[in-house]
Amino acid sequence: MRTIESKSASVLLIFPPLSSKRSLRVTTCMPPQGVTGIAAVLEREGIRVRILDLNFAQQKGIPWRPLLRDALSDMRPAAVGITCTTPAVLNVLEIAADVKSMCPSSPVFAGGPHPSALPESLLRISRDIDAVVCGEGEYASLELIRRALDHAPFSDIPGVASRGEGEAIKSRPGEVIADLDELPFPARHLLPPLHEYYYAGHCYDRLPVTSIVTSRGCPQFCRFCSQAVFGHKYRARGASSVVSEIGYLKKKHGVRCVMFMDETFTADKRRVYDFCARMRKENLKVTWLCYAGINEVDDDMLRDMKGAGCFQVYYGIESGVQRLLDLMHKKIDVDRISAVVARTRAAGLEVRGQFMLNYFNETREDIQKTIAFARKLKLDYAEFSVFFPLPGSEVFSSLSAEGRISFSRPADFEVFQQGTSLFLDPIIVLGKAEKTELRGLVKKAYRDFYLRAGYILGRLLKIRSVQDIRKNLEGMAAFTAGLDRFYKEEA
Ligand code: B12
Ligand code: SF4
Repeated sequence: MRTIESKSASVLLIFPPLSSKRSLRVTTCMPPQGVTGIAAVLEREGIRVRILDLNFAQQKGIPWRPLLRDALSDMRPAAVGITCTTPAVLNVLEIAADVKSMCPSSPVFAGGPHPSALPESLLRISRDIDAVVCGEGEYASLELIRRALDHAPFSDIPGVASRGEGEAIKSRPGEVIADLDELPFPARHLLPPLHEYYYAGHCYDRLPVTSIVTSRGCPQFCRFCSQAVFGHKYRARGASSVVSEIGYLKKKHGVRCVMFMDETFTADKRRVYDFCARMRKENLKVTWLCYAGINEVDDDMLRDMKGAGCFQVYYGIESGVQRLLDLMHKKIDVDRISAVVARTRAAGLEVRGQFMLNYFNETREDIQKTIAFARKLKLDYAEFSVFFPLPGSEVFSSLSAEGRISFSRPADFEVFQQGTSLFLDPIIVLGKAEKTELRGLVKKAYRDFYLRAGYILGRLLKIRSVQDIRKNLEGMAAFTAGLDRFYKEEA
């Protein structure tokens, strides 16, 4: 691979605020993995890179626009890249406009789940964005920057959509990165100190904690899920690379707990066993949690994970109603969910479950059933949210083909400006409950799950350290702040 000639080229990569408001601490603010991964590849090629994590700034209460403007006038970057999820689109548009007004000759490109799903649409919405990457960003960004430095067109870069004579042009799809071990570790040195990010209390068992990604692509085809970036071909880093990144995080940042953000950590059984064996051998004494598939785990695997430092497993359960699980193409059944959750607990692991309300034709009774199911499972933590169709998902494609939903004008994105992901208003009502009822039903779900004497007593009995007390108090404060917010908004 040829290296960049201009060693002094400087690129600014931006992770935007995820909404217009600070989130409650009920959600987490973690280091962005997309821009840090891209930065690491650019640095390897001799390109100078700076990252602005404006989401972090926003969560710290620091106004982000002055930060952005200072960075732009300071750097005059050769190119600017921005991560773009659907909830962040309005902020991305503002950022791109600021870049173009202050540095009109710097090309602006965006990547991430939203442009990967709707590339032409984003280019139509904003004249300030010159090109978007559909899919993985590491090599496409490198090529975009090479072209930017040479003032060459972007139009034929695989996986890139750009603006031609007025119209958006999409090139052929880029290839997925087959061997993830060829990528360097994320350039975390370009971020604020890791310990300044925060994670909700149920996401760690001790501090400092950080997040890490070890695989891409999900082999499942749930109809509501957006797989526009990584697709369905599961690719995973080797166990030795993962363990050495954990070792590095421990040595360099004192990390004692890691959260695997892979969509599923357990898709490749052999890799899980290999990883656990290496964690035991290295004896890093770092604990971890991961998302796992209900159909992927078994008793042996769960025991092995526990022995290798795992303390919590997170399952996407979604519903307690078989009819809805089938409609979602979840390919799991309620009996198996109950059995797997019980086995996970029996292996000594905490269990967290994720649920959604407002799926197609879901009735109020279905919602009650889901809440009751979550309680019956004796989960340690449950998360409930109102379902909304995400660009990149099958549900979104079919609803938009029917003309029932669209993300084609800036106003379409306003619903995401509410400050926290858990209590978003529904974008479209798919179930039988009224739009105005849904927020109340989410609130009820949280209340019914967490405000039970048995649950609270159970949590108190699990307290082993001062940190546990702190975590529980933080969780309670975040939870009541969340509910208070509801009450105020409803008043
Ligand atoms: C971690 C995570 C979060 C964290 C975000 C923290 C953070 N700082 O990153 C938290 C927990 C806060 C979060 C919240 C939410 N999330 Co989230 N989250 C994820 C998750 C699991 C991992 C992200 C990650 O790190 N991936 C690994 C990195 C390497 O991938 P990446 O970021 O996509 O980056 C690659 C490409 O996108 C591209 N790229 C990225 N940035 C850039 C920039 C440039 C310039 C270029 C060229 C390319 C590029 O290149 C990168 C490397 O190949 C993804 C699922 C997934 N597997 O990606 C969902 C995901 C991003 N989340 C999603 C959603 C929907 C949400 C929520 C709305 C969920 C909810 N119902 O509450 C909220 C949003 C909150 C809000 N108000 O905005 C969707 C987004 C779909 C969409 N159309 O936007 C995803 C894709 C899940 C899914 N499959 O549906 N999330
Ligand atoms: S919801 Fe989970 S299991 Fe289903 S496709 Fe998405 S990441 Fe995969």
